[in-house]
Amino acid sequence: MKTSLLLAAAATAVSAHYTFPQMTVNGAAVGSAWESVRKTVDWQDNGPVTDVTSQNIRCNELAPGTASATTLNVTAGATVGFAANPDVYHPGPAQLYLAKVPAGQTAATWDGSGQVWFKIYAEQPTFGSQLTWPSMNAKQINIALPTCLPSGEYLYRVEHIGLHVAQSKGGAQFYLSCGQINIAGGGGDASPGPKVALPGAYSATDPGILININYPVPTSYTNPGPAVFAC
Ligand SMILES: *[C@@H]1O[C@H](CO)[C@@H](O)[C@H](O)[C@H]1NC(C)=O
Ligand SMILES: [Cu+2]
Repeated sequence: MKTSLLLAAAATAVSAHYTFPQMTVNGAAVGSAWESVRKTVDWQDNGPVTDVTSQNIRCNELAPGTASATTLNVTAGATVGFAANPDVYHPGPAQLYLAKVPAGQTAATWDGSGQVWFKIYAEQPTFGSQLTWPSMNAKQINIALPTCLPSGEYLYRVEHIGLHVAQSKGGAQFYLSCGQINIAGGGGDASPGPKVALPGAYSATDPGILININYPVPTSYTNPGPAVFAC
């Protein structure tokens, strides 16, 4: 009796968390879990990253440098993103970042270090008696890739920030992973930015990270990280 209660409690805790193990193109999941997405530390327990200054805030990789994921071919303008497993559960913003793989490196092996990450999507809530986020209960986080991006290989990072207990420092929960993509048919001439490093872009006291979303209910929300790049 006692054991089954404990198991039920543990199952509930796990189901409240989620990962982004699979890429999507135009609304359909592609391949299998962790095929084009680097396997994360939390691939089994779905647990969040809570230290925004740790190396894990970049891609939360289980085995950095092992090049076990394959790179997915996509076209500029296609809607590309990530499938959640299970669905997004907590209130908070989804954000998407890209980093172009430098010459001489590949998406399969590059570590994503340096001031290289730019943001292409950041969710705002609607405001009312509570904050309502577009990603609540979402099965996918995706966006049409900006058509002006230079063609080539990129790391593509999804992040969903659970803000349900973010009123204390270290309480915000970052669910994230990095996919590997090769964009064809890009505009070629854009220099997307502003660019940030991860870790580096976030501080535990950023107003979008250390925030009480329950009381008093905020009337504005400042997404952490850089401004969103648009063509
Ligand atoms: C992806 O596209 C490149 C050419 O840009 C091609 O060489 C490669 O075989 C493609 N990969 C897959 C898995 O289709
Ligand atoms: Cu959770």
